[in-house]
Amino acid sequence: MNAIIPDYVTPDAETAAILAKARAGQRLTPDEALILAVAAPLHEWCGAAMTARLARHGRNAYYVHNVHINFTNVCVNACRFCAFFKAKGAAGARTLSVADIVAALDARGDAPIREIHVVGGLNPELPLEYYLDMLRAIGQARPDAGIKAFTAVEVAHLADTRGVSEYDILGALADAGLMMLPGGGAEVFAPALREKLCPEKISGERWLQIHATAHGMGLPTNATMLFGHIENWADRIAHLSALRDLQDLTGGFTCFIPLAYQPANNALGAKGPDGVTVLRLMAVSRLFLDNIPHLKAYWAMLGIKAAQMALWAGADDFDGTIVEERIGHAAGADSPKGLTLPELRQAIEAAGMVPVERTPDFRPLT
Ligand code: V47
Repeated sequence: MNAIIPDYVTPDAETAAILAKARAGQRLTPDEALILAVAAPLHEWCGAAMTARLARHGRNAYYVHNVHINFTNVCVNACRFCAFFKAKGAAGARTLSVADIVAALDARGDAPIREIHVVGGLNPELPLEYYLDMLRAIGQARPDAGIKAFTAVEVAHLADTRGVSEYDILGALADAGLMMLPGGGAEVFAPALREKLCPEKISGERWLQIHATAHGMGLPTNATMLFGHIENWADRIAHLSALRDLQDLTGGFTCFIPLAYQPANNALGAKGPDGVTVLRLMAVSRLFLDNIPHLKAYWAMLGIKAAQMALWAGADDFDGTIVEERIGHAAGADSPKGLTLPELRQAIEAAGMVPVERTPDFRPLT
């Protein structure tokens, strides 16, 4: 039996030495992180991540009163893992007008929303002016909220269709009210995997370069990694390593979000991560990404129960109310589509953490 199932309970000498380094808060090399991620006993590994989390954030678990708006599901990229996109004219294809978006926000009444999270497909029929009008209209409708909008993939699409630089696009979006970029579109950076997962999408290099440009302009951004499909631990560590290297240069990433792959209704057909992989990845993210302040347990993709456990493996953020999550749910996520503020706080408290409301860029409100 031991020949098949590795002994995850007693670390060997090499693993024990790297664990001691992690516990002492020393920077791990990619090779060391890989060894720990696959070989360290889970309780030791999560314990080290928990120590790092407590040192940075105590028992705080941040959350945000937010709304997700997906303004179009029409997309020319056809990523194999995505169940959200539709081809132009296909059944279920939908694009919101700016007036629709304002109406959806008005429908929330006087709820004190702090974050509007806006992402959509690459719909070639939407000009840059639509994006700028949308930002201005959201800003007018919700002056107290910050707008976190448009992935690097959308920024590249706008730059390419408009024939201008990404710097120009980001500048125009910022002038119209953009506060920060969300972390989507990173998937897994390894080119060979991208070829299988999302061959039409921008490269990992371009994704990183757009975030670097945003950071240089003073726009903070988040970062994601889609995990639990066809990637392995070496791919995951290489992805984290690219993020850490950029963060050493710019300091512009606010939060890292491991996105648990949801397997239904798409062309990829892989399985999705198990619970132990979720905990191992959370722990390695907290310990390896020593320069990115926040780590999100994104309940919409993880499910509430795994997200609560992730708070004990290094995560310090629980995202927000969301109201209607569409991307994960199109692919079969069995979490709720949204949570009320009391439900969100209760989930955090039941996990033994202290809920702290925050802004999109993680300024605490309570
Ligand atoms: O980029 C697509 C992913 C992302 C699937 O920055 C899938 O605060 C799982 O980036 N299974 C969009 N994931 C979501 C995202 C995000 C969410 C919440 C907060 C923030 C933030 C960012 O969703 C896409 C893609 O990587 N995705 N299909 C799927 N089947």
